[in-house]
Amino acid sequence: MTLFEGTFAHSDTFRFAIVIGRFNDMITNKLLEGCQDCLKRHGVEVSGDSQATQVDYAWVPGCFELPLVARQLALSNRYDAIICLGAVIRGQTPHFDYVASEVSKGIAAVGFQTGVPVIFGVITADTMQQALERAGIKSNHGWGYGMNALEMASLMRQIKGSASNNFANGAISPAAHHTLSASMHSTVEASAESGTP
Ligand code: INI
Repeated sequence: MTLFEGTFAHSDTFRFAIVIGRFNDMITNKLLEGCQDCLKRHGVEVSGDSQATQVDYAWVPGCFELPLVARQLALSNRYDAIICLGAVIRGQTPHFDYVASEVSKGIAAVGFQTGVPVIFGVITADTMQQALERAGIKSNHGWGYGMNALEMASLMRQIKGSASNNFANGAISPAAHHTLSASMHSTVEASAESGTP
């Protein structure tokens, strides 16, 4: 039996990208601070000179643009995980439901399509007060999103490491693995299209 479980050690080898929405930046800046604090206190170099830093940043106008930019970053193959930070507040917009629905679907799709973990760090709140509470007044959800990224980066490395060990042992060839991944991918897409789970 193999148990795959992410840890929070050895974070100094990971690379992350954080994509942040400018809309409601009073909230998203606080989420970013919480997230950076978490990564930093787990040994990740979050800023500094370009050689040492392990985190890149991209600012987008609002949540709606998060998936597109996350996808582009994921396709670069440079990152162990992408963290998307945003805030959608119901009381402020008649199109809350559109923005919230598109960003959640979009972010999930990027993870599926690219195989890179994408953390859904989007606060959906009914009021600004609620959003503020989640961005630092009571607790800062940005910290949790940092933890999620560390865990997923570690977990995916373990799974990928185990897959390459299987190649080395002859248990499964890279070609067979490729075919298997492709068929799993098309199953996921077919289910999504037909609406069946
Ligand atoms: N973007 C957000 O990130 N949060 C919101 O609450 C929001 N509201 O209220 O509309 C919002 N809108 C902008 C949207 O994300 C796009 O940036 C914009 O529509 C341009 O495509």
